[in-house]
Amino acid sequence: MNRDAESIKSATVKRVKALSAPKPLTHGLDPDHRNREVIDKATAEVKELGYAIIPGFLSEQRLNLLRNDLEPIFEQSGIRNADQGGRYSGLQTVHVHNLFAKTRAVDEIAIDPVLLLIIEGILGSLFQLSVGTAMSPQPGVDPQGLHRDDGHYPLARPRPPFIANSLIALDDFTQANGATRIVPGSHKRTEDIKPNTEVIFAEMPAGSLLVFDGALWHAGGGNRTKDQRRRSINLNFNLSWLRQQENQYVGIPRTEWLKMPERLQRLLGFQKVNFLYGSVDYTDPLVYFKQNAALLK
Ligand SMILES: O=C(O)CCC(=O)C(=O)O
Repeated sequence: MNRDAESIKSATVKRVKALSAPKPLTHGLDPDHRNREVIDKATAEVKELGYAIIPGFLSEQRLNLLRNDLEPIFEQSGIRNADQGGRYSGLQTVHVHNLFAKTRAVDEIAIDPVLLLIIEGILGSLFQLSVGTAMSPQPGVDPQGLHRDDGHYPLARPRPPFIANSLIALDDFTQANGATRIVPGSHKRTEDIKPNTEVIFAEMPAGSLLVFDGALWHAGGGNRTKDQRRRSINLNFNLSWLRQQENQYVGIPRTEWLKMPERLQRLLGFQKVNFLYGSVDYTDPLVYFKQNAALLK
């Protein structure tokens, strides 16, 4: 081997060694005793029932700020006529996708320690955000059909959780305004459920967090009120070695990526997992991205 080849090889060996085991996304989060109890209880409920409701997840102040900051986002949501039958028919809400390209108001919520530690309790330490959405079923929208969120991964059941989903309520969720309909315990079922299966309504005060296993049968309810929106932020997480639902590397402009806290950048996909998955040229993707962003300035 000539000197050039040797130095290329030793640089490569150095980079491979630098791919040490990643720290979990939750590294350094240290909830107090009360929050630890909340996290453990919610995780146990999701495992047993498929879902958990955590009231008071948002303080009054945070709730009001979010409502205010997200108003321009909710103005982008709409209603479509989905009369092709099947799972979604009648009037349905158009969700606002690619949320982290459109606002920085949700950044701190998405990396809230209680939320992340519950998600870790469900999925284990290797997870990422699959898709971030703002939802606002308007008065008059019809109920969704019951479905599971993890149905797009075509692997046999039973299987470990692939997805953990969450809805953060910005309005009270009531049966009348379209609270999420849930079939408790259905995340453990291997077969499809019948459309008329009995449901419960995830009624909860504004500021609550609903978290559920992606295998749970559920659906948005119909909004039968005349004048009440049912706004929520929907943060859907999956295992970090699976494909994300939304392609955030393409969807989020470089300038927006660079404004985010590092934990959020990693949560949204700049992660290297299982040695080389997600890496670029043997380099941690976030290190690579920042080096290249600096070169482009
Ligand atoms: O809005 C909800 O309560 C649930 C929404 C949902 O399940 C969906 O849009 O797939």
